[in-house]
Amino acid sequence: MRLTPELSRWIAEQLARGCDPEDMVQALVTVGHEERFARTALANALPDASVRALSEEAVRPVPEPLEDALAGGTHVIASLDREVKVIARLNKPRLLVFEGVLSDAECAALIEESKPKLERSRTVDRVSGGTELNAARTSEGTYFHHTESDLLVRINRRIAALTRWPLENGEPLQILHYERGAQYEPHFDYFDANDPGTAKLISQGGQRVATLIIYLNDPDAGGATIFPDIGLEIAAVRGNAVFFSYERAHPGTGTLHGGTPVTRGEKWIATRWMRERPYC
Ligand code: PD2
Ligand code: ZN
Repeated sequence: MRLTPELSRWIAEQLARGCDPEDMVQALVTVGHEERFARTALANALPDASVRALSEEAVRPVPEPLEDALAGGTHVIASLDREVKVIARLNKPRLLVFEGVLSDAECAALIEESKPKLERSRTVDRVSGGTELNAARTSEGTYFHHTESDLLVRINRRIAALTRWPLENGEPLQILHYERGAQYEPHFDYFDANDPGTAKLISQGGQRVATLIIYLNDPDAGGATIFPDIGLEIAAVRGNAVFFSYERAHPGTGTLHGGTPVTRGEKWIATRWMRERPYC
């Protein structure tokens, strides 16, 4: 495909009107252009940091647990020592819901081992690249090193087998506890290219490319994981998990997500954020 003068003019006009470049990519795809062509044309038209995030160069490899595992119509992924079922699947964003990632005993053990170490959860400080307390995230939590116990070694190896992503690219497994009323307001897990703190945050391991959230108990009410941009809500069910990946650091991935307030009971999860490169 060729960038015609008419198309160049259209791109320049839309950008001047303040259109979102990602919406423009989608518009170009809708009228028959290839996505790669649309992204390159836009990236060339406005080569600042936010638009660079659109370019093909910015498209990162992401974990693809489905590629070979689900060939032939099976919905089961052999994951080290367990067969994990895929009970829902979406292509945009790339998202899978798994059943039976952890046994009841493993969920209970993770909860018990984390209880003595819980601290109020923090979020990334987008300016300094450090962390801060934030009213948007009202859980408490803790981390486990990859090899902290036999249990952690087994679970981490299983997660790597399930997601087809190297364990060393994973941040430490985080356990989160939400009391009644606690929530995690909608956010993106990747780091925004426009934030001053991002350079520091990606200096170790590069960008985040995927998230796995494993539910360790069943809250009595509330506590679902929501994806507001695609109208999806996933119930927290013990042992199940939601996995989603984002090939670029851009809202156009559709991966805005949050944890709704727990309205009865409590909620426990284990979260793994995955990086492009080795993190540890
Ligand atoms: O607890 C959740 O459902 C949740 C929601 C949004 C967890 C995360 N984000 C996360 O760990 O990134
Ligand atoms: Zn998140």
